[in-house]
Amino acid sequence: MIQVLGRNNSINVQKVMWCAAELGLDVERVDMGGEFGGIETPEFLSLNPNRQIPVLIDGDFTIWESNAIVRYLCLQYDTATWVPSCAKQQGLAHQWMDWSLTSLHAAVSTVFLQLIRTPVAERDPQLLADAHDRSVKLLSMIDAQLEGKKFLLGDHICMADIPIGCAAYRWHALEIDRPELKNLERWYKRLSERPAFRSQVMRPLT
Ligand SMILES: N[C@@H](CCC(=O)N[C@@H](CS)C(=O)NCC(=O)O)C(=O)O
Repeated sequence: MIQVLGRNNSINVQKVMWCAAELGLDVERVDMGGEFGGIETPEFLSLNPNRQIPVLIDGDFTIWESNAIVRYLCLQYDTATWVPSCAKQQGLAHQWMDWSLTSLHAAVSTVFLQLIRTPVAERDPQLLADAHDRSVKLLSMIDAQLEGKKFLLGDHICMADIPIGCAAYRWHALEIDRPELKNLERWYKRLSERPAFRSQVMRPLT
C-alpha cells in the first residue's frame, strides 16, 4: 500500500494522485497541510524537512517533491508508458518538468492564489495582471511545443504531461481572459477525457 500525505486541493498532491491513478496503484491519501495541519509535527518533519506536502511513502521508502515523486512512480511502476525510451526524449521530458516547476508554476499559481485564496479586498491587481501576462507567455510556449503533437512529446502521453496538465486545468477553470491557444486547448481537452485526470485534477478550485 502506498500512502500520499497531502490535501487534495493542492496542485502538487494532484500531480501525484493523477499519476498513481493512471498507473492503477492502490494509494491511501491522508489529508494533511492547509486547514488539516499535521505538517508541524516532529513525525512529519522527519518525513519531509521542508514541512511541505506531498510526501509519498512506499513501504520503507519515503520521497518528497511532487515532480520527483511522479518520476519515481513512473520509473518504478510503468516505464513502458510514462518514461520515454530514448535518452533524448527522456531529457526533454525532464526539461519540461523542471520548467513547469521553475517557470510555469509560479505564474499560474499567482493567478490562482490571487483569485481563489485571496479575499477581494486584499488582492493586488498589478501582481495579478503581471502573473496573467507571464502565464500567457509561458503557455504560448506549450502551445508551440504541441504543434502537430497529441501530447507534449509526441503521439503518446508521458510523465512530462502530468505537471503541466495540472497547471492547464487551473488555467482553464479560472474565470479569466484566455487568448486562443489552439494546440493547448486541443491537448487540454484530450487530458480532460482521461478518467484519472477528471477524478484527481478536475476538482473544484479551493
Ligand atoms: N516544490 C514542492 C512544493 C510543495 C508545496 O509548495 N506544497 C504546498 C502545497 S501545494 C504546502 O505544503 N503548503 C503548506 C500546506 O499545505 O500547509 C513540490 O513540488 O512538492
